[in-house]
Amino acid sequence: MLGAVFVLLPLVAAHTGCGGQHIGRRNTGGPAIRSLEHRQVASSNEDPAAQCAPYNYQPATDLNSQFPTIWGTADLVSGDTEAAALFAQINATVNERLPGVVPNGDGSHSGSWGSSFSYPSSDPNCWWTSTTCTTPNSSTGIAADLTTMPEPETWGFGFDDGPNCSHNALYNFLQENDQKATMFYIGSNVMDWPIEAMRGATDGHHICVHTWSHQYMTSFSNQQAFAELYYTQRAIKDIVGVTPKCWRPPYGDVDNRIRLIASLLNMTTIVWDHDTNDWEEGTNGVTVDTINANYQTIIDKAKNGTFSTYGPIVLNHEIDNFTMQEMMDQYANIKAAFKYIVPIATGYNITHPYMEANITYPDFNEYIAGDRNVTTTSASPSASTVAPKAAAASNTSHASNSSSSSAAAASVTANKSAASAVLGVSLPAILFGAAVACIL
Ligand SMILES: *[C@@H]1O[C@H](CO)[C@@H](O)[C@H](O)[C@H]1NC(C)=O
Ligand SMILES: *[C@@H]1O[C@H](CO)[C@@H](O)[C@H](O)[C@H]1NC(C)=O
Ligand SMILES: *[C@@H]1O[C@H](CO)[C@@H](O)[C@H](O)[C@H]1NC(C)=O
Ligand SMILES: *[C@@H]1O[C@H](CO)[C@@H](O)[C@H](O)[C@H]1NC(C)=O
Ligand SMILES: *[C@@H]1O[C@H](CO)[C@@H](O)[C@H](O)[C@H]1NC(C)=O
Ligand SMILES: *[C@@H]1O[C@H](CO)[C@@H](O)[C@H](O)[C@H]1NC(C)=O
Ligand SMILES: *[C@@H]1O[C@H](CO)[C@@H](O)[C@H](O)[C@H]1NC(C)=O
Ligand SMILES: *[C@@H]1O[C@H](CO)[C@@H](O)[C@H](O)[C@H]1NC(C)=O
Ligand SMILES: *[C@@H]1O[C@H](CO)[C@@H](O)[C@H](O)[C@H]1NC(C)=O
Ligand SMILES: *[C@@H]1O[C@H](CO)[C@@H](O)[C@H](O)[C@H]1NC(C)=O
Ligand SMILES: *[C@@H]1O[C@H](CO)[C@@H](O)[C@H](O)[C@H]1NC(C)=O
Ligand SMILES: CC(=O)N[C@H]1CO[C@H](CO)[C@@H](O)[C@@H]1O
Repeated sequence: MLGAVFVLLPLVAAHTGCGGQHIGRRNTGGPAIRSLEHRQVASSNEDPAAQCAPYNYQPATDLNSQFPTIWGTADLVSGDTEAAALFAQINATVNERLPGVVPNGDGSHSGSWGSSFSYPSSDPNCWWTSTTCTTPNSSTGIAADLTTMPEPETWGFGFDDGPNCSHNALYNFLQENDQKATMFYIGSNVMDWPIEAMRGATDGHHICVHTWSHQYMTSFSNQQAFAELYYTQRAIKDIVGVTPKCWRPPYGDVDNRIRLIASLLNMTTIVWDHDTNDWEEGTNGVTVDTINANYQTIIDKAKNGTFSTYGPIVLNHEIDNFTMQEMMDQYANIKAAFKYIVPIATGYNITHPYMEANITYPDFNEYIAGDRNVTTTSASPSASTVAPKAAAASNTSHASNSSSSSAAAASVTANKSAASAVLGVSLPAILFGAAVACIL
């Protein structure tokens, strides 16, 4: 099927189908959603089935009507005048700077571009799926994608497609190793699994956008592409409390039009240069041996000097039990072969990865020196500066079993223990409570 489509294309997508087939959603046609009070899954519970029991987190459910249909193609939500106004502005800029650039394909968003569609081999739009182009012509003024790490012998560490409901084993493992990562979250997963999304930030990982519905971005109209990015950014803001300034295109499917829309939403495009293809396990007879070999190839390159002047950005996934377990199983080997394993932004000294300028991550030197925690500074330190999302998570009407449910005294401590009870994590790690400076 792809053969006809890519007749004019020198390179075929290396990443077709990645992950998509695994992606399911909370409670589809399933049992009635149970309330959070009955969710007693602590972070110590690493059983996938228990973690993936559906639950309802009311603050997220209350937001549903302000967002596109979960797992549907995103579009402007009717009545959302703020989004519409921002889009009108962005659309005008796109039309002015890239006149005549239209969506790729025949209207499908699944990577089958259609037999009537052709694209010039000169690659005028720097379309990754066609040529793996990552550097737009400088005449466009569009920034190049991040593809590698600037630091030698450094593994650029990130996970696509989260948050997955069953991620406790992985996140506990990362915590035990004081290892942070870049998490590319899908908006629909954030809405489906809000508590898991909060844990990502709470644990001090970098949260980036991985679109609303995980489809081929260059196939979308300007408006759909905007909505896929904008509503994911906003879901992360509303649920997790931060507005990411980074994103990764599903399947790597990006071109200048999509890069420009993302940049007008203040987001840097991050792709990768090495792929574990971990998602392939179990498909078409691909076994764990193949995936092990894929990791080993990257590890061997570290050993033979390939990364003496730069590091790889490696693609792997938080999709399911296998991909997460595989990374955990490979971690010691990676650590032995590479000097450093760091979140992608850290390699670039991006210390403010969110629009919220008061949230600061360590730079590369700080990180490798062991200073890995996120700090939140406050203009006027006071107890009330506990961040809104930690407070939301402390909603005692949901967390009925939290140790603080009777703590009428609205102290920071009460909110801390409430959040910790709900999130099932130890509190010093709470990002927004972060305000650690304020709390202590
Ligand atoms: C609270 O937790 C206790 C012990 O963990 C359990 O027996 C009880 O059913 C829980 N209450 C609710 C409302 O979930
Ligand atoms: C956005 O731009 C496209 C052309 O690229 C145009 O077809 C569409 O009508 C515009 N949308 C809005 C809402 O202005
Ligand atoms: C870059 O854009 C300029 C101006 O449109 C054009 O003349 C040039 O051929 C382009 N270069 C490449 C490598 O596409
Ligand atoms: C992008 O960042 C700039 C500078 O912080 C800000 O003024 C602007 O509002 C942001 N744009 C969007 C769409 O958030
Ligand atoms: C290192 O190994 C890779 C993968 O096996 C190979 O492509 C590359 O040429 C090797 N580089 C050196 C310097 O030996
Ligand atoms: C999350 O992981 C579980 C366990 O492997 C898997 O069954 C489920 O389909 C995954 N969920 C999503 C949304 O991919
Ligand atoms: C994978 O599933 C097994 C069996 O349920 C469980 O023990 C293990 O912790 C899971 N691993 C991950 C990474 O979730
Ligand atoms: C990050 O900061 C360190 C220390 O200032 C510097 O040595 C390094 O070159 C910087 N890296 C990048 C990619 O700017
Ligand atoms: C951080 O800045 C955001 C606005 O970007 C604000 O809402 C929040 O209250 C600030 N947090 C602290 C702890 O000051
Ligand atoms: C707490 O839950 C109630 C009832 O669902 C809801 O109305 C309220 O907005 C929630 N408050 C917070 C801070 O999440
Ligand atoms: C970072 O946070 C962890 C967990 O909260 C804490 O144990 C550790 O001491 C902190 N490290 C630094 C350098 O502040
Ligand atoms: C100090 C502080 O942030 N207190 C908050 C704790 O959480 C409740 C909601 O559960 C808020 O009402 C308090 O303002």
